[in-house]
Amino acid sequence: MRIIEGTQRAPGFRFAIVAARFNDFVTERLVAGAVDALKLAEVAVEDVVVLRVPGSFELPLAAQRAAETGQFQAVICLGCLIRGATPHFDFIAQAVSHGLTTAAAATGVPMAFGVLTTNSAEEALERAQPGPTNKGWEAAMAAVEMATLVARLDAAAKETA
Ligand code: DLZ
Repeated sequence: MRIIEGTQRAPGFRFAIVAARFNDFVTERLVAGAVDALKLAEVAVEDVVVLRVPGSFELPLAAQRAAETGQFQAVICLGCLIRGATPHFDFIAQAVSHGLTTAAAATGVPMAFGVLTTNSAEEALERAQPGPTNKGWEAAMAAVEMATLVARLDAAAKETA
């Protein structure tokens, strides 16, 4: 039996972070958490590009276009949906999760889901504290693991071809 896994280190890999500006008092903290995690994973800051979009609804299109450039081994998608008085929350949450799944499958580029869906600003801020519990950090580490897994899988396929 052979086991192929990703790693927590990705020197030389390139990442796009796509971040929603809506609720930026939270999303900027998610971006900071993601960048901290990438640095810990030995990713050079020159190898990270941050793209900003108006709101979470716009994440899938920007993530797909970033992936289609062929310049990034993974895309980290960050947003913050806070439940309000209207059904907007549910429509956007459904659209963004489905859109990112579809975009990753269409491009073959891993996309990490760092979109908070919370009942209040307080709940969102709790998940955006500095350190490993920051959801931007978690998404970035998932992206590192998936990017390195895909690279190893491709290398293994070439060996056996
Ligand atoms: C319109 C809207 C609302 C009501 N709430 C949020 C939210 O909590 N988080 C978020 O990221 N974006 C929100 N938006 C904006 C939409 O994502 C989108 O940017 C607009 O509908 C324009 O397409």
